[in-house]
This record gives sequence, structure tokens and C-alpha cells, in this order.
Amino acid sequence: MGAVAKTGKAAQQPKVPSRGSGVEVRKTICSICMSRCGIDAYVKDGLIIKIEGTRENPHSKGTLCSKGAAGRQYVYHKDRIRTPLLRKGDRRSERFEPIEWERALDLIANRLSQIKSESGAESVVFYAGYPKWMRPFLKRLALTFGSPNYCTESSTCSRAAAMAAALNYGAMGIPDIEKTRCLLVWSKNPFYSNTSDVRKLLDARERGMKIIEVGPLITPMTAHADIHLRIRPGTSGALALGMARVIIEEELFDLDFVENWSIGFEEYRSYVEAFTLQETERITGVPEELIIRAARLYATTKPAALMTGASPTVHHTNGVQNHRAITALVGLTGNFDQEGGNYVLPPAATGVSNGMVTRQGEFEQPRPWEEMPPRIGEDRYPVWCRMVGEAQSIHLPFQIRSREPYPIRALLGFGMNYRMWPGSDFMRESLEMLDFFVAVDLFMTDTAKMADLVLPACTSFERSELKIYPERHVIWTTPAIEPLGESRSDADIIFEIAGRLVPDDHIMQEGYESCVDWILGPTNLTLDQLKRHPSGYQVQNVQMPPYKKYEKKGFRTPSGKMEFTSLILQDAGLDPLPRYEEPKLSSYGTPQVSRDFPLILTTGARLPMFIHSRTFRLPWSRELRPDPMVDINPFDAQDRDISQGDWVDLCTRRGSIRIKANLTEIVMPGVVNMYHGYPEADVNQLIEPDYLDPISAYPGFKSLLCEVRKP
Ligand SMILES: Nc1nc2c(c(=O)[nH]1)N[C@H]1C(S)=C(S)[C@@H](COP(=O)(O)OP(=O)(O)OC[C@H]3O[C@@H](n4cnc5c(=O)[nH]c(N)nc54)[C@H](O)[C@@H]3O)O[C@H]1N2
Ligand SMILES: Nc1nc2c(c(=O)[nH]1)N[C@H]1C(S)=C(S)[C@@H](COP(=O)(O)OP(=O)(O)OC[C@H]3O[C@@H](n4cnc5c(=O)[nH]c(N)nc54)[C@H](O)[C@@H]3O)O[C@H]1N2
Ligand code: SF4
Ligand SMILES: [Mo]
Repeated sequence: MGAVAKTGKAAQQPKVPSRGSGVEVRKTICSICMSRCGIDAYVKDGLIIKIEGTRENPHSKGTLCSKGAAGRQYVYHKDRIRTPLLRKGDRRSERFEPIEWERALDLIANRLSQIKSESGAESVVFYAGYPKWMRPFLKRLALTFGSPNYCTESSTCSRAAAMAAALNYGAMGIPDIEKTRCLLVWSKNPFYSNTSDVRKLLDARERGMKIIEVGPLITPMTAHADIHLRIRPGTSGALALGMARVIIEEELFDLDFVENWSIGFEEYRSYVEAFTLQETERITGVPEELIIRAARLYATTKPAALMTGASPTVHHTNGVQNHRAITALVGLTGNFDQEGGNYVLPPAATGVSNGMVTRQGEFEQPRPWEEMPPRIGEDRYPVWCRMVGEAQSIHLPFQIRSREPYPIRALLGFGMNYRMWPGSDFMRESLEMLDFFVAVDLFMTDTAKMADLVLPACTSFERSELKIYPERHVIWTTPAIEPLGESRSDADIIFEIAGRLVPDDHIMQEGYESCVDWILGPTNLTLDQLKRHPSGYQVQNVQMPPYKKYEKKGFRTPSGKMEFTSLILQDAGLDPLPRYEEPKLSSYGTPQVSRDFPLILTTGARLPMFIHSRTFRLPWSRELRPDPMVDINPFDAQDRDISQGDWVDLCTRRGSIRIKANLTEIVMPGVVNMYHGYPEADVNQLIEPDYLDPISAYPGFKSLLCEVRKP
């Protein structure tokens, strides 16, 4: 609290860095989203009095989005946890008392060791929410401890898309935006979700790149698009198959690639026959004429690249097959691993692929899965566990309840938010059933309030962190300010626990910085070197891999080729074709439900000022959209006698929430859109916990049925 008051006063004083003013500019990065924009923190007397974007950061180039600009409100928020807290009383009492760090860490080590000896290491889960920078250390800790149950928020994020593409190709390429002539943007809105990537896109547009946008919503991209295919939510797969039919029928496909580098083409060709223009329009709502134009433009403009969102195509009960159908277009048109097409790069580190090679993968996986008990979800979602190096966290509440195939008793959660889950109340109640739950977070969240032990983490302003940018710029930050209260870096917490729990892991016992050096090994960069470049270091002479690597190495699929029919899916008894099925709740598939719930609900399309649960509490973010609102088309609103700003009930078969109506043509008639994560109006309560894609277990967040009613 003191810090907040002082910041207020300090904010009145001159903010010019000089010896006389006592103001110093320290280089750091924003931790609110994955982009990690460079930040100049103006620090006086140990407090941040102002922030600006770092101009010399080649990724963000001095810009900050509205969330990042509110960074001081994030760092100094009154909800920041200041000390480790131990629960007093039962899970619902919300009574805690501060305890010392040493006691807290010993308690964790003792409880986890005890649980391991009683019911096996696998009954302990190591979880990371959206924050990703500490994951390699957490995963290594879990696996060395002996638990295969390392899982993350990526069980609802980009992994299913990566997995679907990998079923087709072994690995997916990134869109080569700088060199492409046509960009097929399939459900991604970087203007809100990845602001620091937009400049590159607009530059390409200015030099003449065509844009085809696919997605049910009107977005800032729509104004820049040559064609917008406004699909009914959940029907991406059908649209992709319909486009494929045009491309094949008009012989616009790459015959050489298909003949020499793929399997299953004939089955695929005969399957897409069913997706006539008429049928595709009926399913997707996209006019025939636009389907033809888009298919021709994408297939005949060379090179063309596909850019998909991290999650909107897979947040459906038919998500993996939808995404397979979409990505099949890349091989079909000969744009796979091509200059200006989709270029395959190995992952570097911190979630970025830029040609650099590190040892992050090796670091994270100290032992193979085969040596360990099955992961959570492995029996139900074997393809997920075969393709993705994590347990499936969406299955976690089910296993906590069923205790099958073995009990889950403890959970160490870094940035865990139960509202991420469909049926969030179901997840919340499942957490109550644990014997021991530790929450590590910045803020005293509703999830942290359920923990037995709460540990205060600090923000990126208060810690050291490695970030590798797509531009091959690397930064190792040093704290701009001391950690607030007794908060600590997640990395320090993980290494303290590792010191107690896995003394035999010699690499981890060397400490955080040594491990980062170890990961960076192949790059020849060292932290000593990076420390001399506080705003980051531009790596020179990265050997970029060639295009068309498959010509020498084949594809990393079972057949060694691109698979229109997936052998892995076939092996698992699933349909090998990218078959289209209606979402489990849809006006065509379940007319009996749509009688009472005639509107399609899509949730979570990104808003610029919010990021999941995190920025609702910041006054600058909140005032941009103060009330939870459902976007509804004026036609649907009129039918229901609803006006702008009216309080309405958004209802599904599972329940309802009261929110305000936002009348907008961003959504088409018949579709409503609601952002997730509001603490006071949680849309995930309205979704069944088992409303999932059968291959990936991804929730159908973006296509279900609902109604909007006046109370
Ligand atoms: N400001 C902000 N930025 C974020 C986040 C945030 O919460 N806030 N979250 C981050 C995370 S974790 C992620 S995963 C990314 C996601 O970011 P993006 O991948 O850009 O995804 P969205 O904004 O959810 O959706 C993009 C577009 O998908 C389309 N879409 C919506 N429903 C459907 C549907 O049913 N089917 C299809 N095919 N398309 C649909 C819409 O037209 C929408 O505009 O953003 C990241 N960046
Ligand atoms: N209905 C619906 N639900 C969705 C989605 C959707 O589109 N619709 N999107 C899904 C997707 S794609 C995603 S990625 C998930 C995201 O889901 P979550 O992982 O729930 O994301 P957040 O709420 O941003 O972050 C979780 C917690 O991490 C804490 N945190 C932030 N930084 C740090 C840190 O450095 N250290 C620690 N220890 N904690 C930190 C935050 O305070 C917060 O409590 O939501 C999913 N849920
Ligand atoms: S895009 Fe915004 S929230 Fe994300 S790192 Fe940059 S400034 Fe922070
Ligand atoms: Mo995500």
C-alpha cells in the first residue's frame, strides 16, 4: 500500500533522467503478454514513476499497447500478494496468515515428498497458466521429481493447432509475411492479439500483398482484406474442404507436390467432392461466389502463406479436424516450406522460432515419457499425449474426481486460474477436493484464495528473464526495481523447491542462471555477454535453414510424406481424413436444443484492453470497457426488444449470467460474442465441462448455442 501512495507523489515530480533529478531509466520488458515489448522504466527512489516503450527494441520499436501502458497499475496493484500466506481454516474461509519463505518452501517439500511416498510422484501435478517464461524449469522439476503430470494453459491454447498441422506435415511452417504475395488469415486478429506484429503485416500490405480474411467477426483486419469470408462459427473445416474442391476441380493444385510428397490424396479428393459450392455455402453461410474467388486467389497467387490464430480454429468440438482441413490447403497449393509460403523453422526458445537453435527441448525433458506412468488424459486422448509433451489439463478435474487411473492429490500451480476451464465451477469444486494446493501468483485471485499455501510471485520489472524475439534479438533483463514486499521470481521459487526436492538433478542444482546458459549453449551466447547489453543483443549470422527441407529429409510423419489421411489418427481408431462434423451444439446438428437456444455463442475473441483474467483489475484497462458485455447484432436485439446498454441474461442449457447488451454489427445476425474471464460474469460457467474436441480435449469455446433474454 505504501508503495502505491509514494508512487502517486513521485508521479508529480519531474521525470527527466539526470543525476540531479535522481531519475534513472532502466531497461526491462512487459510481462502482460507473450510479446514482451521492450520497456524503459523511469525509476526514482526505487519506484517506477513512468514507463515508455524501448525505441531500440526491434520487435516493439518503442510501442506499447493499452495494457502495457498501464504497467505501473499492474506492478503496484493493491491485490499484489506481498508475503507467503498459509491457510487458516477450511477452503471456503479465505483466512490466511503470513509465513516465512523458508517455512513455506520446507512445507511444500515435505508435503510433496510425503504424497509421493504414499501414492506415487504422479499424484502431484505441476501446472503453469498463461505465464510461459518459467515453464522449462517447472517441467524439468516435475519430470525429475518423477511426475509425468506437467501441464499448462496450452491445453486450451495453440497446441491443438500445432498438433493438427503436425498430423498432416510433422511440423508446421510459419507464414513468411515479408516475402509472401497473398496472406490467408484464418481467424486471427493481430490488431488486438499481437499488436507488435501488425507493423510487418501493414508494410507487406503496402507493397501489394493480398489478404483473405476468414472469421465470423468483423475485425480491424477486415478493412485491409481483399476478401472476407464470414463463416458461421465452427464451420472452418467445411469451408476449407469447399475451397479444396474448387482448387482441385480447376486444377490449381500443385501436382508435383501431391504426387511425390503426399499420401491419401485420392481419398481426400473424393471426400471433398461432397463439398460442392452449394453445400459449402449452406454449411458455412459464405456465398458461393466468395468461396470461388478466395480459392482462386489463394491458389494462383504465388507464393501464398497461411496465417492461423493460436486458438480460434481449435476452440470447437470439431477443432482438430477443422484445423487439419485448413492446413491441408498449404500442401495442396505447393506452399509448404517455401519462400513466401509457410516456412518451417525449429523452435528456438521462449515460444519463438527464428532460426536460432537452443537446448530448451532437451533441458525440459530429462527423461522419456515411456519411463513414467501415463499422463493425465493419456487414456482418453492418446493422440494428444503422443504429439504434445504435456499432460492434458482440461482432463484434470475429471481425474481429480474419478481417481482413475490413479488419484491426483496435490497441485503446484504457477498462475493457475480455474476460470480458464469450461464449466469453471466444476473445476473450482475439483480443486477443493485436493489434499494440498499451492498457488503462486502475482495477485490474490479467486483461485489463489482456495489454496493451502499462497506464494507471491513478482512481475518482469522485478526479475531477470530471457526473451528471444522473432527478429533474432535477445534480451536478459535485470530487475528494474526490488521485488514488491517479499515477492520473488517464479524461477527463484522453482529453483528453491528443486534444491529441496530433486537434489540429484545436477544441472538444476547449479541454479537459474547456469541453466539459462546451458539452454543457450548452441547459440554461443552467454548471460555474461547479454548482461553487457541491457536493452538486448542483436544476434548476427544466424544460419537460416533452407526451404523445402522435406526434399532431403522427408516429413516427420509416419509415412515420411504429407498425410491427407493421417496414419496416427488411423492407428488410434480415428478418422484419418480431415472430416467435417457439425459442432456438438449447432442449429443443424441439434435442432431440438436450438429451439430454446437459437443463437450461436462464440466466446473469447480478443479485446485489446483485456487479457484473460489479468487486466480487469487495472483502472485504465477497465475504463475502456467497464461492464461485461455481450455483442449482439441489432437485428437479433430488435427481435428481443433489447437496446444498447440494457441488462440482459445470456443463457445456455447450463446456466445464465447477467451482463449488458452491446449492439454491434461486428457480429452477424444469429451470432453473439462474449469475452471470457470477467470475475463477475464468467461465461465459462455456461459451458459444459465435457464440451470437448474428442482428439485434443480442447473446449468448444467458440461454437455453442445460447439465448439472450431481457430479465
Ligand atoms: N489483447 C489480448 N491479446 C491476446 C490475448 C488476450 O486475451 N488479449 N490472448 C492471447 C492468447 S492466449 C491467444 S490464444 C491469442 C488469440 O488471438 P487470435 O488468434 O488473434 O484469436 P481471437 O482474437 O480469439 O480470434 C481471432 C478471430 O477469430 C475469429 N473467430 C471467432 N470465432 C470463431 C470461430 O468460431 N471459428 C473461426 N474459424 N474463427 C473464429 C474471429 O473472427 C476473431 O476475430 O491472443 C493472445 N493475445
Ligand atoms: N471462454 C473462453 N475461455 C478461454 C479462452 C477463450 O477464448 N474463451 N481462451 C483460452 C486460452 S487460448 C487461454 S491461453 C487461456 C488463458 O488462461 P489463463 O492461464 O487462466 O490466463 P490468465 O488469466 O491470463 O493468467 C492466469 C494467472 O496467471 C497469473 N500470472 C500472470 N503473470 C504471472 C507470473 O509471471 N507468474 C505467476 N506465477 N503468475 C502470473 C495471473 O495473475 C493469473 O491469475 O484461457 C482459455 N480460456
Ligand atoms: S503487446 Fe501490450 S501487453 Fe503485450 S507485451 Fe506488449 S505492451 Fe505488454
Ligand atoms: Mo491462448
